[in-house]
Amino acid sequence: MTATDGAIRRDWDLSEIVALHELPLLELVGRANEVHRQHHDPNQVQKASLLSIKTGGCPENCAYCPQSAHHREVDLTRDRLMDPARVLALASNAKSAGAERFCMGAAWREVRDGKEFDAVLEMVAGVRALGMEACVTLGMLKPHQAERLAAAGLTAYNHNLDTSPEFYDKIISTRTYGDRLETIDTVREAGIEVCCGGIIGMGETVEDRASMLQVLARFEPHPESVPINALVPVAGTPLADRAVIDPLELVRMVATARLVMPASTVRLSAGRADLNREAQILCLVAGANSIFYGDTLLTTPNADRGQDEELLAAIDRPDCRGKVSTAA
Ligand code: SAM
Ligand code: DTB
Ligand code: SF4
Repeated sequence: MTATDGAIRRDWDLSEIVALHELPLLELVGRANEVHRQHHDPNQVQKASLLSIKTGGCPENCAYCPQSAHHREVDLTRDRLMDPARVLALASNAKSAGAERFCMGAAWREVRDGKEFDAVLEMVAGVRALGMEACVTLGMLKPHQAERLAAAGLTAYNHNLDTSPEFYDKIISTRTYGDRLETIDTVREAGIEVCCGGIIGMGETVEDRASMLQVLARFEPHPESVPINALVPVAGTPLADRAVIDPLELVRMVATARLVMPASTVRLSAGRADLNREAQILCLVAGANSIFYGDTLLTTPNADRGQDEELLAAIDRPDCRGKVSTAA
């Protein structure tokens, strides 16, 4: 049986990861929780806030994404890059509401030098000046751009692998897995933390999920942050008719990510709005230690802030027992 002693390893076999993923659920969650507790405070859940700073009209054709210009039937209002002052006002509100990290997403294929990138640098510096961690996801990046982001104080860059190398071309054809890996390398070279994860529920197999985790676990060092998203099927995208996954699939994926990358922050990301309170707590027991906090993700609804406050209070405070409304 595969060892799960909490050691940091980069040499996981695919079969080992699949075997972990397929353990009896209680065994899997128990092991993941044990490893989680070796590396993290089990009572800490980081709250990150998300903002779409430039929405829609993206030239890439990611099948899951409502922001792709290829999916013309999606009901989405495009928006040009937001003004830094407005972004910083929203970051400040998020901080007051308890968020420790502010993540800004732009529907770009890649970063281009010029006024818009300068504005993003101003946003990054401003978020850092508020005393928050700053993360951006802007698409592909060149080394000199990564260096400018690092100089502006960027904490982390989000660039997801999304799925396995084997399944990738069923989901995206306008860029390659290699392009993704190259950008992640560029981010790492500039000394910025890597936030890299993926999506489940797009029609991939358990082997695909394990294969993506294997690629992530081969990074040296492991990504500091690993977002695990469940597909949010959006009308007008090619994946609109995919059924929402069973919450226990998400629990298994979170637990397996925790076991193969013991020290990383595992973020319970998109799809949380479809989980009830207990399923979310099971994900936290299984090793998730961050949530996106706020009423919207980038363009789709998130679990709402009131319910999240109740959820976090219920975890923290015994006096909240019995006073919590159940989400979803
Ligand atoms: N354009 C940049 C990029 O692709 O890296 C940044 C923005 S993109 C929206 C960030 C991530 O959101 C994607 O990599 C994907 O993992 C996630 N995402 C987008 N649409 C989603 C959906 N419908 N359900 C779940 N995750 C989604
Ligand atoms: C990540 O992995 N998930 C977040 C964040 N990184 C940028 C984005 C989720 C987006 C879900 C679809 C939407 O709201 O547009
Ligand atoms: Fe564009 Fe990113 Fe959406 Fe793909 S996931 S279409 S790159 S915004």
